[in-house]
Amino acid sequence: MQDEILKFDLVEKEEVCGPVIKVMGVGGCGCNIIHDMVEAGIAGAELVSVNTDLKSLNSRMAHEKIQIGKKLTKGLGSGSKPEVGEKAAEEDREALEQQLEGTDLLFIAAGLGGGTGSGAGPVIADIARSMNILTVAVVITPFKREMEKSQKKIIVDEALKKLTEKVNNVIVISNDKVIENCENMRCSEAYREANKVLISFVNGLIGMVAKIGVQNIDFEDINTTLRERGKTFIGIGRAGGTDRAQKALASALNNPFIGEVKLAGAKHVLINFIGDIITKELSIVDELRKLTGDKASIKYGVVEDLSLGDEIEIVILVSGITEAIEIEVVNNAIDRFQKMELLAKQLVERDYENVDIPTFERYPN
Ligand SMILES: Nc1nc2c(ncn2[C@@H]2O[C@H](COP(=O)(O)OP(=O)(O)OP(=O)(O)O)[C@@H](O)[C@H]2O)c(=O)[nH]1
Ligand SMILES: [Mg+2]
Repeated sequence: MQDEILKFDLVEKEEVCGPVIKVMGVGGCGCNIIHDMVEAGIAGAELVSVNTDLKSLNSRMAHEKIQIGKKLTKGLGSGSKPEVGEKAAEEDREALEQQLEGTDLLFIAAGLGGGTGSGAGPVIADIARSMNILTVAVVITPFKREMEKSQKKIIVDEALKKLTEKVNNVIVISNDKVIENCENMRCSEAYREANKVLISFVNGLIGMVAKIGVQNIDFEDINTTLRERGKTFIGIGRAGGTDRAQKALASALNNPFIGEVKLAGAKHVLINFIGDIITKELSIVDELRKLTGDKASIKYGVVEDLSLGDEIEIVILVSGITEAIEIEVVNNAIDRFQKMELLAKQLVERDYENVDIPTFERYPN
């Protein structure tokens, strides 16, 4: 098996110290995501592609590649049959186990609705669980149009159910909103837009664990947060200029791809501040506490990154949320702005009644 893995044209990965993070892309969509991550120069994680389809494996970049189900599928894919994807992963269970050896945090990335991602994904989740690896599944659901009058909906539902049983967290991103909002985009471009959303979430989490900061969020914090029961939310916001910390927080909480998030009662909150951070900007942690209530444990990290210039980036991970969150890709700038305003208003009304000059009231109209 090792020889076969080495035959592929592999991209050099960066040496990292600290927790071992892997992103395993499974099936065609998973391999595309890994390829896009390599191309984007994502650092701090090992990027591994897994597929039954040899052509897809060969044509995409990755740090490591594993062809599964060679005997069963002859390298031709699983023909949209999850049972074939499942057997293919079982055929190479040992190679997958070896690849996951020593991993602390695993992301399983896949598009659901085909055979490999939907069938092999849950097997990989099962292996990770048996090895007690902290695992997050980040999955893309197909366009509704694709699911109509086809088996895809059943495949997607079953795969989601299996994954949810086995991993610590599942983040679902829907392809559908892309086509709603970018009707004139080429299909491959629309796919990439959804991939970008997924990658930004994964990258935000990798950054929390892997970037050495002035003040660190450590792996145990992530471990506790991601192992918490209930829903998890990841948000990323960037802003510059006046009140940039508040603006970045508002955009992280009100990500156009996610919609409104209610944090009241959440159990754990981790926030990473990235940029040339000024001490007083950290006070937005107190603002956040007003949203979550007193019971949440809130921890923050600071990573000095002067390359962001005037901008600041905030990555926020919240867990123990009881309310359902659906992540959808909305690629519409007007909508984005309106939602941002909506959240700002909501914050003012709910949480700033007794504060003299509410920060969000200083937002330009
Ligand atoms: N966003 C996005 N979605 C994709 C991409 N590729 C495929 N998809 C979606 O993911 C679903 C599953 O497709 P694949 O990942 O190609 O399927 P597979 O897991 O390789 O399954 P088989 O080819 O049947 O073995 C499709 O129905 C698409 O909706 C991609 O690069 N980006
Ligand atoms: Mg495929």
